[in-house]
Amino acid sequence: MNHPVVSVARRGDLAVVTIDSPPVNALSVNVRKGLLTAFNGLVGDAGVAGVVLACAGRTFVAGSDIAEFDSPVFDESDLNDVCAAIESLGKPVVCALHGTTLGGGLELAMACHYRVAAPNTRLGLPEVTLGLLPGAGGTQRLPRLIGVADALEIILSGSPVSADKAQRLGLVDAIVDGDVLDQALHFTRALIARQAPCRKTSEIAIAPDGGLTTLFAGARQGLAKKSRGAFAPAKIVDCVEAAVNLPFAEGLAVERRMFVECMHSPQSAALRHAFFAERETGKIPGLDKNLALPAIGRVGIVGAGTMGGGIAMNFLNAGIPVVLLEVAADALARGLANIRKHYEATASKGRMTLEEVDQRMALCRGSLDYADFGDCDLVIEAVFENMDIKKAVLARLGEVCRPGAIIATNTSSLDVDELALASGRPADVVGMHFFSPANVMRLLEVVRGRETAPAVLAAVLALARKIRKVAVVSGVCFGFIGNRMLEGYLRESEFLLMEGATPSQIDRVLESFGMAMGPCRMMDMAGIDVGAKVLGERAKEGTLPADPSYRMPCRTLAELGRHGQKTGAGYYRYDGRTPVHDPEVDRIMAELASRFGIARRQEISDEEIFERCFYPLVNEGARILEEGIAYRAGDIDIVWLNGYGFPSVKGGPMHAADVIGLPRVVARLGHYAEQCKDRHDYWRAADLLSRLAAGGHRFADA
Ligand code: T1G
Repeated sequence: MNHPVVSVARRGDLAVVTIDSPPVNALSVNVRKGLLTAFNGLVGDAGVAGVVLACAGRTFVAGSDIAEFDSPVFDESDLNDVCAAIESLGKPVVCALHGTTLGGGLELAMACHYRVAAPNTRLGLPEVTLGLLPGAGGTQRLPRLIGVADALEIILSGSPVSADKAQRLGLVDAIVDGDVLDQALHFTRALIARQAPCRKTSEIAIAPDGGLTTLFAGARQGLAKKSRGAFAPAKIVDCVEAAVNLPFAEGLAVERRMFVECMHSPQSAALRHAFFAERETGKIPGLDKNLALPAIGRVGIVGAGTMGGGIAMNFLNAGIPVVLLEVAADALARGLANIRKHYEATASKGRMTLEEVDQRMALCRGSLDYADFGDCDLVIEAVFENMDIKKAVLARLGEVCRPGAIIATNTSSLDVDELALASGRPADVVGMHFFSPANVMRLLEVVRGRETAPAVLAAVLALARKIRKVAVVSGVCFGFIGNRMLEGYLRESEFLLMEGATPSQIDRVLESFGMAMGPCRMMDMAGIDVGAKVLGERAKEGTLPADPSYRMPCRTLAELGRHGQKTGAGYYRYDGRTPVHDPEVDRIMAELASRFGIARRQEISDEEIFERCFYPLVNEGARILEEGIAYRAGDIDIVWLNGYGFPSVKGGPMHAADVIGLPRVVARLGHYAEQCKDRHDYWRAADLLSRLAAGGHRFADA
């Protein structure tokens, strides 16, 4: 039998209203209805002198039910009505907080008259991260409780605060050890004993302060610089300003109107898509959720270079001991010194103590001997991106790693199945493609080999969560998900350069779309030589298109020693780290165009630049889906949002294509096939894309 999501129990002359709606007590319509019934039932109950509102499970309410926003039930039993019923009860209502009290959960708590919290409680209003704003009085009650400036900061940042800070701000009345419900009951009895008032947050006056005009102006200027076109933050400032200038009820009406505007915005739809897509990535079809997973208590890493060192830091940060192996003592010393240098730099910014630096370094043991991997549960190779070198390393690991240990390769493009076979124990092998800088980038592509054992895959996914990575499972193909899609994006950006566009025009177009960095700046930062080496490897394997002009800008600049920022020149010339247009690049591109018979144009529109870079990326994503390399379109979105600087307010390339409309994508692919006289099949629409477009479907429906 279904248990009630809201129940009322009596504890003497007190009532306890308990929400029990796993996993996070989200305020679904049933919870809201249950709360309304509970509090309306308590109004006339003379036997009840006070009320405690609490939650069962691991956390107090973590917010409204995000899944309901696009459903008709969203307006039923409005959360504002629940808050009003609580606030106007006429007897003390105390909220017992624990876990992550977020969004609508904090708004519910602020409608209570008092709040007590367990020590590890975190409280926040993260709505802005979903392209929303607090829609149940948060922008009106928080300023009344803690002051305008602190409220504005908390709502605009979307970041939670600790119970300690909440108490200092006046958001929490007491931090209580032991059972938070018992302590809340005790707190309520003390309130009644001293005839404490029912402190209605909505009736707290906001002290007039001439500085507020400056505060709001400063907040708006700050948003103009850093909100990167986000819709909700400016509305948040307007709502908090309404809390200052209007009576509560009118301010609430302003908030409601602006909340609905945000909720209907494409940005919020994109951000809510990404929220759920990120949580879907860990759900692997056919993988038994109750699989017994091998514990990973010690990790070995082969290679103490930039990648190996960055990878090591992920585990050290999670308190997992690391054995870091190099082939030569000086390389090992350099690698260990680099890790320490990173931590000391963090400590110099006050983000960790020198004692913590030593603690982390103590977890990292250097080694020159593969035998030291004998007690590791996972060993990751991060050696030079060359098949022969990696095969030799995998073979050694296959010999030295204990039975049951997992062997992972950090390759960014090589065939994981071939590497797995080289180990002699392919069921133990998986790809773990970290993105540079490996200790910073959240994305981890987990490459499932043909023979990778399910328990190995599940263990690596669980480990990814532990080291705070967003893991997306990819099948085996060139470039897995992200880099494979990047190829078409870079191919077209380079053709456009040969046809007469400039690096700054191309980058401006993609950066105004929202990419953190356009393709030319990105290649200059990543290293043009790195890209050229991969192209060289593919040329040797014969896997490049039979098109002599394919990616020639990248290969030519690399040959000329123009590797990007690190050599002071690439697609741009660098004045320090500032990219400057370099006419020499225009000359190089014109020369390549002449060599390959590519027509130059004076004018290339921004729209053409955007479409020729973006649509091939989407088209390749469709192929990745239809080949089963990625399980879901949302997985592909998460790769691009977390590994390639795709704008979060666009939700990822596949979501963005759904918003544009797949029929239009297919039509434009056909247009460029005509315009570019597509002799190498670059513009052929993927079958899945054509099918979805023809059927009026979206990638989200695939
Ligand atoms: N609504 C619906 N489902 C939610 C949810 C929510 N608010 N929060 C979590 N889930 C699901 C999630 O999809 C997953 O489902 C499971 O719970 C565990 O989540 C009116 C409008 C609370 C810190 O933005 O930040 O209130 O995959 O894997 O890592 O003003 O969940 O198991 O099926 O993330 O321990 C504001 C969002 C909403 C908080 C826990 N609140 N949630 O993290 O578990 S808008 C938020 C989180 C709002 C009001 C406004 C995290 C967490 P499944 P999880 P976790």
